[in-house]
Order: sequence, then C-alpha cells, then structure tokens
Amino acid sequence: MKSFINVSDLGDLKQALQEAQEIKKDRYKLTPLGRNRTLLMIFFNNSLRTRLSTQKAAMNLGMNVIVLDVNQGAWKLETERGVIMDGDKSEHLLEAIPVMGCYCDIIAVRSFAGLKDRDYDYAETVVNQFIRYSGRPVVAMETATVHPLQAFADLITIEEYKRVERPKVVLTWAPHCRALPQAVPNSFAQWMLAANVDLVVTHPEGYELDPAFVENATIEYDQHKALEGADFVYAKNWSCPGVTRPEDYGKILCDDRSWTIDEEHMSWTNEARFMHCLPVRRGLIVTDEVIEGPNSIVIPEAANREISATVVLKHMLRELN
Ligand code: AN0
Ligand code: CP
Repeated sequence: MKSFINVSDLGDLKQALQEAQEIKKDRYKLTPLGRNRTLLMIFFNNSLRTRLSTQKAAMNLGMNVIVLDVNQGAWKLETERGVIMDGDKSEHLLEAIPVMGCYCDIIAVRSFAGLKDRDYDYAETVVNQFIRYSGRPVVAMETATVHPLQAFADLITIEEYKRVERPKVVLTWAPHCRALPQAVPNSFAQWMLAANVDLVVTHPEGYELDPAFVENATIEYDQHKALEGADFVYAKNWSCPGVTRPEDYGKILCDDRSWTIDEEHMSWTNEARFMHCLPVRRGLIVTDEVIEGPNSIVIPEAANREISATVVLKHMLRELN
C-alpha cells in the first residue's frame, strides 16, 4: 500500500475486517513486525483520537513514533508553489517533505481542508505532495477530503453491533456553529458503499456531497423519512461541499436546529445505535440524553480507531519488510 487514502487502498475489505477482529483478540501479536521502523506523524491541525490511537497502533506493532505539530515548534511552512516567501513562512513544504522522509519509514499526515478554494482542497494538494516527495508510504489522518482511519473504525464498529446481516445505516447532517470539512462524511459514504449495508444520506438542500464519494447512494432530504427503520444513525456536520453552487463552498447554509438528534429522532428508528466520530458539540449535533443513552456507541467507535490504524500500519509494514 503506497498510501492509505481510499477504501480501495486496503484491498479486500472483508479480509481487512477479519484482520481487525484478530488484532482485537491479541493486539500485540505482531510486535516484531515494526522493530526498528519509525512512524512520523505530522499534524497541521488539532487532534485527540487520531493522535493517541495511531500512536498506540504503531506501538502495538513495535514501531518507534515521532509526532510533529507543525504549528508548534517547527518552521512555518509555505504550501503553495511559485510564491515569493517574504512573509512569515520560513520553509517550503517541498524541502520539508523529503527531509521528513529521511527520518522515518512511514509518514502519517493530518491536514484539514482550508474550505476557501474547492479545487485546491479536492485536488488534495497537500497530501499529494507528501505522496510524491516523501519517498514513504503515506497514511491520511484526515486530509482535505477524506478520513479513512475513521471510516474503517466506523465500519468495524457497525460489524460488531449489527443485528441484521445488512443493516440500514443513515448518515445525517446536523447543525454546527463553525464551518467543518466534508472529509468525515465523504469517507463514511465511500466505505459504507463498499460494505454490506444499506446507506441513506440525509441533509438539507445545498449540502450534497461530492458524487465521487456518494456515488449512487440514496439521498433523502426529509430527515424523518430517512431515519425510519434505521439500525445505525451516524450524525455529522459538514459545510457546503459546493457541488451544485461552487461559490457556496465551505459556507454554512443552514442552522436548522430541528436536525439535532434528540430522543424523538431516535424514536423514529429501529432502536438504532447512535454514532459520531467525535469531537461532538452537545446541544447542536446531539442531545445529552442520546449521546449518554444506552444506544450510544461513540466510545467503542473511538476505541476502534486503534484497531483500524493497527490493520493499516500492519499492511504497510508487511510491504516494507
Ligand atoms: C473535524 C471535522 O469535522 O472534520 C475533525 C473530526 C474528526 N472536526 C472539527 O474540527 C470540530
Ligand atoms: N475522530 C477524530 O479523528 O478525532 P480527532 O480529531 O480528535 O483526532
């Protein structure tokens, strides 16, 4: 695996899910695999789960780990080519990336969407430079348009909690006070379409996700209808993807609080489990009662981030060895 960006990068998904279960039974079985191998984790943005779970996964595999917060302690990096660097940025990404590659065997990168320029974000300009110039396999730890470690963990969780062979999974938009990227819903849709589930996506008009990710998924603008019979409710806010109106890219188009997942919303479902990638703002995305309730599986979902990252790093290490 040269890079971990899309669901197809992992190969056979069924087999990867089996590997996840095996790792869960004994997550230290493969400790010799990563001996004298180094994972470098680069963060352009904040993180709690990705930082801890990916580091833990690397440690499970016997790797050494270096974590760099680019905005705290490193030189400020210029990411655009062709600029005269007379501002506050001391170093260009095009030197920094191959230098980083010198000190590690695998690079993991978190670099969120800027939400200003749709073409720049959807071209995955930053992570593609890592893939091109680092000389190392690259793991996306949420890039401009994808968050595959999260989506893989979500799928592992759905497999563990499903009560029917092919559950109904509803990805629902929910309100938020800040403009958020589309990486989580993009990857969630992509992974669910590759899995054995019925995916329904619901959101207000104008929030249509990029067809490259939602493909032929069922879109239902009526949230009540969408939630009927759901086995899993996956809530997430995202800002306007700019699919129908590119000029609205990254904007908040709707603040309709009737989309917040409360107990009434959950009562329309088939006693659905509630999921969210976290961090979550209570009172906007979901009420206290739902996230604290017996059907909330947000904590086991977060715990599975260690498992998804262990499977991915295992695949990459195998190809290095
Ligand atoms: C980020 C997002 O929505 O993409 C990270 C989620 C894992 N969330 C926030 O910035 C609050
Ligand atoms: N879900 C997730 O990726 O969380 P962090 O932003 O805390 O890493």
